[in-house]
Parts: sequence; C-alpha cells; structure tokens
Amino acid sequence: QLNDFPPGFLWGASTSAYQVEGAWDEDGKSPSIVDMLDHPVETADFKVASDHYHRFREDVKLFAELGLKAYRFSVAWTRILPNGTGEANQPGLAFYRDLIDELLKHGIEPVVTLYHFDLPYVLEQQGGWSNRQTIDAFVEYADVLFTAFGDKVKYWLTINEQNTMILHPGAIGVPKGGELPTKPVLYQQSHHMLVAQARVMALCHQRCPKGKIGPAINTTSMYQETCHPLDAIAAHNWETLRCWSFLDVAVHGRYNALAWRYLQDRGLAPVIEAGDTELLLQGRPDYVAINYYSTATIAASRGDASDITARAGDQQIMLGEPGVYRAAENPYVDKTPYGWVIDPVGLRLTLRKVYERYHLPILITENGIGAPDQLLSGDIINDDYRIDFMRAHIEQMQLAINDGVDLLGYCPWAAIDLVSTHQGYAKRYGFIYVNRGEQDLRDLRRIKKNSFAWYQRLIASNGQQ
Ligand code: BGP
Repeated sequence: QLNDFPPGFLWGASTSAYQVEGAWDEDGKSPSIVDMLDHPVETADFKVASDHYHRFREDVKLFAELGLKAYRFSVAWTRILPNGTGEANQPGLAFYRDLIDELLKHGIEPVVTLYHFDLPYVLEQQGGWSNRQTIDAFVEYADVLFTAFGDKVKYWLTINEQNTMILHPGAIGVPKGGELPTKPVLYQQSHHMLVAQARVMALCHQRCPKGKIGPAINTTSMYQETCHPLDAIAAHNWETLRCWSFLDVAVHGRYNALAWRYLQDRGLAPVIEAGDTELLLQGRPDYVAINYYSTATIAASRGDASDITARAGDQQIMLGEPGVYRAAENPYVDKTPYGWVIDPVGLRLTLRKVYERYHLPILITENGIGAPDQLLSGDIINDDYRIDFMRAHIEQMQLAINDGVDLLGYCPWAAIDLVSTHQGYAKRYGFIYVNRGEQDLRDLRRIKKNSFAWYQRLIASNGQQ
C-alpha cells in the first residue's frame, strides 16, 4: 500500500517570463539578453510569445479551472529594473502585483523564480556575470521583489538552471555579435552566481520571515553504460560535475571537493575573493527545487575527440567531455520526438539521491514532454503522450514519497504553451494550447488539450490515477 500524496501537496505548473509573456518592450521594460539573440527566421522569437502579459487574467482563470494549487513563474528583471540596477519601474511591479493577487484570489500559491536566463542586456554590456558588480545588481533586484511581494509570496527560487547556463551556454544563446564564453570565464561567472545566490537567500530570510527560498538546478542521475569499474567512475564524475557541484555550494556553502579538484587540474578554478567563502556560508536554502527531464548514460572516456557525440538540437543530452566521460546510449528507455530520454524511474532515483544528500524538502519545478501538438478540427488536441509521460512520472513520485522523500509538489513544464528555448513554437509543452504558429500569430486563442482534463481530475483527487 503506497502512501498518498500529502495534504497540501503543491500540484502546479511552470512557465518563465520571457518564454510566455511577450510585450518585450512595453511599459518601460528594457531588452534582456534573450531579446537580443539572433533568431533563425523560421523560429518564433520572444517578442509576443504567448501574450501572457496582456492575457494573464484569462490564463489564471484557466489555471484555476485546471485546479492548480501552485503556479511557478519568473519575474523579468528588465521589467523591474530596466537599467539593471537603480530606480524600480512601477508598471513592471504593478504587472507582477496584479498577477500575484490574481493567483492568490484563486487560491493558487505563487512560486516565483527571480531569474530565468533573461539577464538585462544593459548588464551584459558591462560584462554580465563576469563582472562582480552583477552580484550587487542581483541582490538589489531581489531586494526590490522581497520588499514588494514578501508578504504575499512564500516560495522563491533564486536562479533557474545555473548548470545549464554554465555547462551548455549554447542552449541559451548569446546576443547578436557576441561569442560563447570560454570555460574559465564560465566558471568565474558561475562563482559569481553562487555568491549572488547565497546573498539573496540570506536576504530573503531577513526580509521575508515566512518566505522559503531555494536553488533550481537541472538535476538528474547518470547511469554507467556497463559494470566496468571505469564506467562507474565516469558516471560518478559527470553526476558530480553536472549536479552536485552546483547544489552542494547552494546547500552547504562550500565547493564539492572532487569538482574543485577537477576545476583546479584544468585551470578552470575561479578566483575566490576575500570574504566570498563567508558569503557562501551565509545562504541556506529552505528547500531544493529540481528541473527533471531525463537521465543520461555514461561510459569511461577514451580521452580523445570520440568522447563527443554530436546530437543536434538537443541541449539536454549531455555531450561527452574528453578525459572525463563519454555519452552512451541507454537501450532500456524511450525518447521524445525531440530525442530526450524518457525515464520516469530516473525521477524516483534522482529524488532519492537529492533527499539523501541534503535532507531538505524537494519541489519539482520542471518536468514534461515537448511535442509538436496538432490542433484538430473541433478544437481537439490529442496529447495522450503527455498524459502517459506525466502519469508515469507521478507514479514514480509516489514511490519516492513512499521511500521517505519529502516532496513538496510537482510543477511540470508547462502551464500553457510557450516559446521553447530552441525550437520556437513548434515544440509545445502546455496543458493549454495557444493558437499561433512560428511567425503567424493567428488569434492566440487558448484551447484546452486532452491533458488539461486529465490533470484536472488528478489534482482534484490529490494524485489518484
Ligand atoms: C529547461 C528550461 C526551460 C525550458 C525547458 C524546456 O531547461 O529551464 O526554460 O525551456 O528546459 O526546454 P526547451 O524549451 O529547449 O525544450
């Protein structure tokens, strides 16, 4: 007999500001780095996105009908502080105040990400995360939000997928004319993000006594390709570098010893200025948020270029790293239409590992299947593959809870269709379809997919399937 999902379990759904809002230059908003990307003409950009900025009341009404208990969204830094720092933009604050009030009115808990890939372009021009002043800017920005919404928002998230930004910067892209940073630069940026995060977590505890804050790393498990002991070492290496090296600093306030040695050996260790060690120790998360999509399978490195397997268009597949590991195929798992491994049991495994390691409650802040959903006549979207995907993952969540994991909630990606980081509007994730193409905005009408009714029933029964 499995334990039920606990009462108050946060059945939710997620989005991020730049992927859903649109209104990219309205009401005082300045451009962020993602607004300045060079977009292929055939792919939707973020200018209109799902037009949530103008339709948020209609969207929240649908979220309420869906029965959401939580809605995870991000705030666009560029709406709040168009200069990156300095004077707050009142219309920007008003938008999020209205959104939060609308959610609370419908009994939906806001889960607010401070920063989801969309650094203000003005800060990028001053060196972005390579510039230590961006740490102060982030703290200043967070302070504005804690002061404005600290009485209404209980769940805060610091930085979305810092590990994606550092390990796969190409997944987010660089503004027109820019170049991808080199590895030493990326690890220095990462250190600055970690210090900024620690300071913001400490600040949240001062400003918002009832607030809870945590990191949101893309977290997964690595399988070893064979039982060869060197494959086991390779898988362990990569899991450490990809997941624990980021989460360990967030939770324990100090670098993971193996990861630090790895960085040192390759000349990648960041400069740690006086006082940083103390700052890192100041920030303690109240929970750990994880974005989980798939697992990876790893073999021992051959130490040459054959370690790198090219799998176009898929930033989630972890490419190999010569001397560290080689990406391998897993014959036991299916893949999404975009080649992402589907591995519900891997979610249970990952939840167990994160809980065993940190003993903190866990919130799943992303999980889902991107697919080219088809709108059929009669306004029908048969996304039964999405139902199958989520059902299987929810079953494994229940097993993880039964294993002893303290799971706060499940916020799959995405509440509503939005622009994918890479594949524009062709690749959809939502429970709610948005009627638009890549360039052709049609009428942006909202249409419930089959998965909407399924998730609605699931939430109403607190996870009974
Ligand atoms: C995560 C990001 C999200 C979202 C998701 C799906 O890494 O946090 O912003 O984009 O992946 O990725 P994609 O849109 O590339 O399919």
